[in-house]
Amino acid sequence: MRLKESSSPASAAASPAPRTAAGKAKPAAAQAPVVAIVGATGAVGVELMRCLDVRKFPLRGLKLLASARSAGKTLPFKGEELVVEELAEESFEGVDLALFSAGASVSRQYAPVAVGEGAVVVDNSSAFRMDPAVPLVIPEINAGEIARHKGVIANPNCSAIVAITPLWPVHQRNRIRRLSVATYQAASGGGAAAMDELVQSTRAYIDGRDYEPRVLPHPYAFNLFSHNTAIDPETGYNGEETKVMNETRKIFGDPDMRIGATCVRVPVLRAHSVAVTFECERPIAPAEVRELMRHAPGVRLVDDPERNRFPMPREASGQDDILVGRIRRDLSDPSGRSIALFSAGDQLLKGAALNAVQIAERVLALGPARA
Ligand code: NAP
Ligand code: 2RA
Repeated sequence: MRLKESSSPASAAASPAPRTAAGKAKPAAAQAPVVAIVGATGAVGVELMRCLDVRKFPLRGLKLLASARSAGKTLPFKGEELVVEELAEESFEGVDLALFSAGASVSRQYAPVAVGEGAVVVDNSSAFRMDPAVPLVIPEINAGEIARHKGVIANPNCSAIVAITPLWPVHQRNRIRRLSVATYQAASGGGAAAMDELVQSTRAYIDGRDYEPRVLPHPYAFNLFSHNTAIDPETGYNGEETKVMNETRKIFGDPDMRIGATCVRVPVLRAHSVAVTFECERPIAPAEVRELMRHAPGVRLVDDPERNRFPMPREASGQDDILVGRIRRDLSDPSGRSIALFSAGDQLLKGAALNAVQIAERVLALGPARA
């Protein structure tokens, strides 16, 4: 089974759909796909496996791929130990769906190979996100984009997903014309090694031992710092901030939206938080936003001023939903058009693995293009 014919960038020619003995293409539901996870040993890769399992994603086979460092290791899946293979050009033979989470350079090199073998690629890296030919998808917002894929579908930046998934119902009702985002990003956003660095450096700090940072650029224990991506000298914004701003406009399909972002790494193990302020075209009340959040897909309202209980990364960890609260008027805007709120979301799940599997489920529902 091949899920969709492909022809381009992230895009070589697709293999023909397998034929039955009678020479007819197999019907969409006849065969579950063979899925490959590229970066299976990483923080996102492990969650991809869990999401496939928990969501009962139909599988004919699961191939785990990583670097040479991990070749031969095993990872548990549905009670079995699956062997990790080294990623190579031949890895995608017979693969229908490839979930990439091994960094942008790996995606740039191997996603076209996978597409050339006839697989559909859902890519967690930033490699293809801003390519106009590649859909950039948060299913709660723009699932319809998936159908126009040419072999690759991009998963957005995790901070962007946590920040904007809850805003979509607001934007639909009363266009958000200006958005300001400040992130509080967890160690898990830097991968498994950054999580380990947070734990080890905190332990060293408490024990009074020196700790030389290996993964992140600054001491992490009891500290926070500007996001570890490079600053664009022209704009003064770092790579993460630039992704949040550009990707939001693409996902919302609103190139004129005015957006500013400040992205910060905080000593939280898992789940990103975001302080958001937005200005709508018309006045909007906190109660109206609260009501929209109550019904927003992928969102859970946690907004209890009496108990001072609002979204927290520890409560968001392991949760599919993005938690939203602290919904209040932005008093710096007397026009009544602006709202401030605070969100926390597990960026390994909704910010990466879960979003990718949700996309894959929709790819599957589209069926083989040539059936
Ligand atoms: P990670 O924990 O560092 O894992 C990286 C994975 O990529 C590992 O499985 C690693 O294999 C594999 N890998 C590295 N170089 C490779 C190579 N040359 N060939 C094959 N495999 C290779 O990183 P992560 O946090 O899971 O992130 C992975 C990707 O997802 C990145 O593109 C990241 O930007 C994106 N992403 C991450 C998050 C997040 O919250 N962490 C959110 C959204 C998107 P070995 O174990 O063998 O080294
Ligand atoms: C971070 N956006 O938190 C990334 C995750 N890939 O740094």
